[in-house]
Amino acid sequence: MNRRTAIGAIAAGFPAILKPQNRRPNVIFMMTDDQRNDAMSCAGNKILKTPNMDRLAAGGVRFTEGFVTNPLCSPSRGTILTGLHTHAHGVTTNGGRSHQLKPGVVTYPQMLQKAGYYSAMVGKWHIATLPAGLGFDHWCILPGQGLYHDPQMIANGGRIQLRGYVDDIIGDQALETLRSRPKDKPFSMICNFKAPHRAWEPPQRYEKVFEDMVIPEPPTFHVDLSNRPQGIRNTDMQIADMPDFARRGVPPGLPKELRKPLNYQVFLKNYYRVLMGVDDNVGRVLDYLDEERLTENTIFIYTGDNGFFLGEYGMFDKRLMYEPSIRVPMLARYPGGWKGGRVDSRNMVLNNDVAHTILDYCGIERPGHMQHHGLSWRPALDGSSAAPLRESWMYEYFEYPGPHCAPIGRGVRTSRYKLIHYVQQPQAHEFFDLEKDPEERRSVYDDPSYKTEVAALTKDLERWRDITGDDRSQDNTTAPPCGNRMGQRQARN
Ligand SMILES: [Ca+2]
Repeated sequence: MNRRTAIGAIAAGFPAILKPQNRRPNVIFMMTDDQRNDAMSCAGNKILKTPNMDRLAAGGVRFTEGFVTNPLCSPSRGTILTGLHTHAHGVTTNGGRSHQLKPGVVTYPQMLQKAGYYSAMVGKWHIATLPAGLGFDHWCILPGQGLYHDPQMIANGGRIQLRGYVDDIIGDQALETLRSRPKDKPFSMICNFKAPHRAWEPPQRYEKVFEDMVIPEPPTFHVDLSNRPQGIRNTDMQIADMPDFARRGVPPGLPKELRKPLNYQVFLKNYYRVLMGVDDNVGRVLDYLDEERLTENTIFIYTGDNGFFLGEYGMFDKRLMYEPSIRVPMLARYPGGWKGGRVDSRNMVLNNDVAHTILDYCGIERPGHMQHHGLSWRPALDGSSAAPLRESWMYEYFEYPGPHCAPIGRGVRTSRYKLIHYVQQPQAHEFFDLEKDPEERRSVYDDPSYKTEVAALTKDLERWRDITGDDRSQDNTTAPPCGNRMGQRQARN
């Protein structure tokens, strides 16, 4: 058979046997709510055990320098879908008009679907724009934040009632989606868990774990915010003042110095318990991939939608540009595509990059509007470049006035330095040397010995705002009073 005949035979329908590296990869993107970067045993957590996240890390690359560019739930979710900064895709807050994607914004599942992928979404969605029309052949999401027990879900537009614990149900939905998918196409599935978001209600099987343990407090637990800008001093994020739903079992009426450490113990234990439930369900999906011999050819990215304060400066929640809030887990496994068992501490990687990386590995050209907003991790994953992926990246935050009263801000971070600009009046800046001050105890913005570095990052922040088309309309406006104090608030955020 000559070459021409062989090609004709394949075109006529003979099965083409391709090597794995020539097949388009499947893609699973999995995300947990509010899981910060060190809330995994593979990241050094001494209390929480996450054998399945560890298994994923062992088979792939664990980035220690994983960040989100806007540490708030819905904005981060919009960024995952689009590969854009939040001001560009439109979901800048957790509610209201700015809780929707801008009309016409393109998602990476849309691009995969158009390229012939079977595309699905299960779990927590938490954007006002529903998944219909955004690139999914099948979707099954929690309405809003969803309920912990016996939740309803919205499946392809219709409500369904389910029985059980929420993240186990999301695990069920993920497995059912994989089992029932068309087998003649590559697939893309997003699977987002809920439970680590307040009010931290664990599955029954883990309700008693850690019961007799005293969890150590972080070194800055009792450091106050008195040397911080007004916008930070005005935040409403103190563990001592946690709402009742978060401090179950702590007697009411205790003075602050007694209730703060008790609240911390209750909160941390429940936060870790719910993550154990997530880990179980990560394992169920990993098992399925192994059983179906899909592991080798499936890109699997795992992350959180934002970091979380676990007692640093006495705080909980996220939003701010301080390290506990912006750092997230970032695991990437693809045995058919890159070498596993590695820890990458050199490259800063972002939630913005997820869509870029997936599209790159699936052989889909990224449209021009995505430029400057993120990049593909390929040079880091395949080791093709010795240079770091990026020198700096931009933070942004918009939800003020709002829950927790965190100020509107922008910032830029390099591997060593961080500049934060609180853009409303009274404007303020902070600048940290993370090498000398990793806990961000003292801003050196006004320290003359940092004049050159402050000027360089100030210029770089303006550059980022320009090239990504950031809106400056809120700059220098006067911050209104923030009346949405914690005690009056519901568990929305
Ligand atoms: Ca979140």
